[in-house]
Amino acid sequence: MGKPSSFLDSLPSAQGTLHVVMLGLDSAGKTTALYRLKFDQYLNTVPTIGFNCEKVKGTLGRSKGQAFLVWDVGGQEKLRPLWKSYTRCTDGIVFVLDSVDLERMEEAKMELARTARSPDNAGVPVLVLANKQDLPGAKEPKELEKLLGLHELGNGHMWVVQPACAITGEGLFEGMDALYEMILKRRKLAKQVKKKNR
Ligand code: G3D
Ligand code: MG
Repeated sequence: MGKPSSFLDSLPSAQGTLHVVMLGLDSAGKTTALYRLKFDQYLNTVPTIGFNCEKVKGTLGRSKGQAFLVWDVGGQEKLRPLWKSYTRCTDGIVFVLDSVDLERMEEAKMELARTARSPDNAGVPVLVLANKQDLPGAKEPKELEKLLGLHELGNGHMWVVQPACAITGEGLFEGMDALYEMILKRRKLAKQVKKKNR
C-alpha cells in the first residue's frame, strides 16, 4: 500500500468532497448506516483495507449534491495507527450511538469524550446519530444529550443529535445535512477570525 496521500489521490474526484469519519462502539450500527447511505444513492466503492469507505451524496437541504467520503473505521483498535493517517484532516465526525443500550452508554460517553479531546479533532463538528430509534425503549435526543454529556464536550465542538434508524435509512440524510450545516458554519467562523486578525 502506498502513502496516505497517494491513496487519497487515487480516489475518484476527491475535489470538493468532504471527509467524514464514522465512530462509535461496536454494534452501534456504523456499517449499516454507511451502506444504507450508499445504497440510497450509490456512487462508487473503494476496496476495503481494514475499514469501509464509501462516497455518498447529500440528498436534502443545502447538502443536496454535496459529496462526502465516509470512513467506517471503528472497533479496530489494532488498525488505528494505520487509519489515523487517512482520517486526520476530517471535516466532520459522525458518532453512531445505540439509543437503547443503556448499559454501554457510559462507555459510549467516554469514547466520544476521548475523540473530542484529541488535538487532531479540535473543533471538528460532531453529528451524534441516535440510532435504533425503531426499537422500544430508544432514548430521545434530549435525554441522550444529557447521558453523553454533550454540553461539556469542549475543544470548540459544535454538535447535533439526530434520531435515526440505519436499517430503514430514516434520519440519515437529515443527519448528513445537519453535519454539513455545521461544517459551513465552522468555515464561516474561521474566515471571520482570519479577517479580524488581519
Ligand atoms: P457496527 O458497524 O457499528 O459494529 P453494525 O454495527 O452496522 O454491524 O450493526 C450491528 C447490529 O445492529 C446489526 O444487527 C444491525 O442490523 C443492527 N442495527 C443497526 N442499525 C439498526 C437500527 O437502526 N435498528 C435496529 N433495530 N437494528 C440496527 P446484527 O443482528 O446483524 O448483529
Ligand atoms: Mg462495522
